[in-house]
Amino acid sequence: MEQIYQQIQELKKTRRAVILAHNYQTPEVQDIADYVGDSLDLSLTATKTKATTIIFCGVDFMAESAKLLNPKKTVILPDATASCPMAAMVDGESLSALMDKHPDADVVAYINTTAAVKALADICCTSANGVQVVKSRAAKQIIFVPDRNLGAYIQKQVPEKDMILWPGVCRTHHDITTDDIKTLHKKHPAAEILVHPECRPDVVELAHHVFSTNGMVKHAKTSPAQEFIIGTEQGLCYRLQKENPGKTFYSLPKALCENMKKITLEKVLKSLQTLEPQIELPTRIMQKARVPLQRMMELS
Ligand code: CIZ
Ligand code: SF4
Repeated sequence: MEQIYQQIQELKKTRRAVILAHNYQTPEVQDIADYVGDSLDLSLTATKTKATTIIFCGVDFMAESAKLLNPKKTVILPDATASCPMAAMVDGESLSALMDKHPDADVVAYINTTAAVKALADICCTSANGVQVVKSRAAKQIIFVPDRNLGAYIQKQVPEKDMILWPGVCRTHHDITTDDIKTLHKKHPAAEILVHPECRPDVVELAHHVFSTNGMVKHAKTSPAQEFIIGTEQGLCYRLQKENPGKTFYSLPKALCENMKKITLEKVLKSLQTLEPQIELPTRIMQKARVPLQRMMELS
């Protein structure tokens, strides 16, 4: 492990590469990264870096977003099969059909979408800024894709909008039940319950706070609570524990995203050696899909 770590550090310099890792990555990958964050944070970092190559440790839509914002840079996803099943729940054709039915609606695409879907959207959002993004639109009607749980959460915060929700979910979050949370809370009654808005509405209802992963990171630092139940993909608990050594974080073992765990140190090293597999997107899609992402960034 020490040797591969050294090799990555050295090659990173010769390649003028930066390693970005999502909060759900494995501990080893988080430890080798230059930046660890959520998709909004990492997209912002990707636009600011002077590196010529971005090694994106996450899933496809995140690396694609980095490419859309940095078309001249080499963007590498160390495992080309690391894909978000929720992003695959909506395609351009079916979204277009829904848009035809609601010609006055604005389309807000969660960043967890393919570039082809982003190309049809008015603006993108992440779980960190969804409420702000929906509020910012002039249209009353909003088509929101693909996460219906996040959409329902936003609708509750922004009752003045009329949101049409796509029926997609993230299984990693949707499969967390109120029983899972209650069982853990019985064992640790002093723990604060933090959940992600991709969780189902009854789980969101039960929580003390609802946050994106970076929101949880910020909150854990300042909260007087010493223990926390973390209702999101378990990888985040490694970062939380590392940054708050005196506090305790309880994860849900079933909240695991297999795609996020496909990136390994070996694959990171290999991608630095070969500069493969690169993200490549058709120019026409790139030009269109960049616009809603940039609109979101301007709001941030
Ligand atoms: O926006 C992201 O990075 C995701 C997928 C989760 C979160 O809330 O940070
Ligand atoms: Fe997609 Fe859910 Fe995995 Fe995130 S945790 S990449 S939304 S399947």
